[in-house]
Amino acid sequence: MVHGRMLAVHDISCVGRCSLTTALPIISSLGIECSVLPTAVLSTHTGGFKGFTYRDLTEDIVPIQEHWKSLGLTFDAFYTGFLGSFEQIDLVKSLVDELSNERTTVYVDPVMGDNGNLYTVFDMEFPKGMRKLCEKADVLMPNLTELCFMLGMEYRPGPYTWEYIESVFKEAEAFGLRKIVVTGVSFEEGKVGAVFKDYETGETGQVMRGVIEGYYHGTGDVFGSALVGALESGLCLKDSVRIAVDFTVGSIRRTYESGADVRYGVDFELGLGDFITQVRTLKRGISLKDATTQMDISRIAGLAAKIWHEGYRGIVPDDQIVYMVNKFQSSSAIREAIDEGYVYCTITSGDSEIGYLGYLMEEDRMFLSKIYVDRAYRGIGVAARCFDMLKDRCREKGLNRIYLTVNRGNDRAVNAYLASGFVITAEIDKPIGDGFEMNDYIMELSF
Ligand code: PXL
Repeated sequence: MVHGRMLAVHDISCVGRCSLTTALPIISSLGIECSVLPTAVLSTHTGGFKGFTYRDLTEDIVPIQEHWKSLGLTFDAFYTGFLGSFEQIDLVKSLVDELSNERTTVYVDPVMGDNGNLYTVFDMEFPKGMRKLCEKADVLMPNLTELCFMLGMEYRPGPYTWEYIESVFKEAEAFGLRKIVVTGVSFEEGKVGAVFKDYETGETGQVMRGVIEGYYHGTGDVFGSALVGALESGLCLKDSVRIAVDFTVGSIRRTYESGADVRYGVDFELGLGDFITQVRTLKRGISLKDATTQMDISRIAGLAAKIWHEGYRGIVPDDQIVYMVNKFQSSSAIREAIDEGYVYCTITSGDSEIGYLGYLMEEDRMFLSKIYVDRAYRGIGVAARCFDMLKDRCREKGLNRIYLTVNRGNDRAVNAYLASGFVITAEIDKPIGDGFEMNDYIMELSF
C-alpha cells in the first residue's frame, strides 16, 4: 500500500543530523509527503555537544492536535522517534488514535538509548511508558538496547546467536506488531547489521555488513527514515531492510573517509541519489526484454562497454578489458552469438535499461553466458530476480539447471551467485587470444 500523508513525530536537533533533520529529507526524497510534529527543540542533539538548549514542546501537542482535528486531517502513516518528555508518550498515543484512518500504518522507533545505556535525558521509567506506545505500532524499529529495556531483559553486547534473536522476536510478540526490525545486531566479530521478522508471514532475515570503526550519531534515525520510506513506497520488508542498511552504511563510510567530526551526524546527503534509484527500481519491478532488432543489440553493446570498464577495473588489466569488450560484447559479437542460438536480453526497470544478460539453452541445462548490472542498481537483488525469470524460462523447456563462468577474482559476483544458491563445480584457466587468459570458476544452480 502506497500512502499519502505521513506525520513524523521527533525532536528538532538544530545541529547534528538526527531526528527531523534526517527524517524529512530522506522520506521526502522518495516523493512521500511528510508533515512534522516537533516534540522538542534542541540547539544540538544530546550526544556529544556540551551545554545544549532544550525546549520541551509537550504543551503544544494537544492544541496542534485539536487544530488538525478541526481541519478533518488524518494521517496515512505515523513515524515516531525521540519524544521530549514522559508525558508525551500518552499524548502521542492519543494523537495516533485520533488522527488515524482505516489505512494508517504506525512506525515506532522507541528512541531511548544505545550500547546498553539510556540517553542521559531519560530515566528508568521511560522504557515502561514507551512500551505502551510500542503496543500501538504496526512496525517497530528498536535497537537491541531499547528492546531489552522495554522487555526487562538484561542487555549484553554481541556477538549473538540466531537462537537468542529468535527468543527476542518471541518476547516482542507481546507488543502485537506486524513487523519488527532490530538494529545494532552482530553475529560475528567485525560484522553488524539488522535482523527482521514479519509476524504475519513468519519471514525472518538478517542483513549484515562490515563494521566501520567509531561511533556515529544519528545512524538509527537515518536507518529508520530510510526503512519507513522504502516500506511506504510499497517495497517488501526484506528489500526495505537491505536498502536501509546499505544507505546507512554508505553514509557512515563517507563520513569515516572524510574524517568529519562525527558529532555532526553522518553524510547521508550524497547517498540520496542511489537510494532513490534503488527504491524506484524495485518499486517499478524488473523485467527481461529480448533483443531482437539491431538497435537493441547496439544498446546492449553500449551498456556492455560502460559496465565492463567500470566493473573489471582492478580485476583484469585495462588492455584486457578493451580486448574482451571488443571480442565478446561488440554489436557484431552479440549478433553472431544470437545467430548461433544465444538469447540476449536487456534488464529493465520502468524505462531504464539497467543491465543485460545472454544465455544459451543447451540440451540439459542453461548456460548463462553474461549477466551484468549497472553500478547504481547493484546490491538490491536485481540478479536474484533475473534468476527467477531465467528459472521460469528453463522450466518451460523442462530444464532445472543454470550454469555460468565467473572470474575467480570477482569476489562480489562470486558471493552474489553463492547467495543465490549457485555452487562452485570447477575451475578453468582458458587462453582467450592475444596472450590473455580467463581464470574462472564454473558455478551451477539446480532447482
Ligand atoms: O538519534 C537519536 C536522537 C534523537 N534526538 C536527540 C538525541 C538523539 C541521540 O542522542 O539526543 C535529541
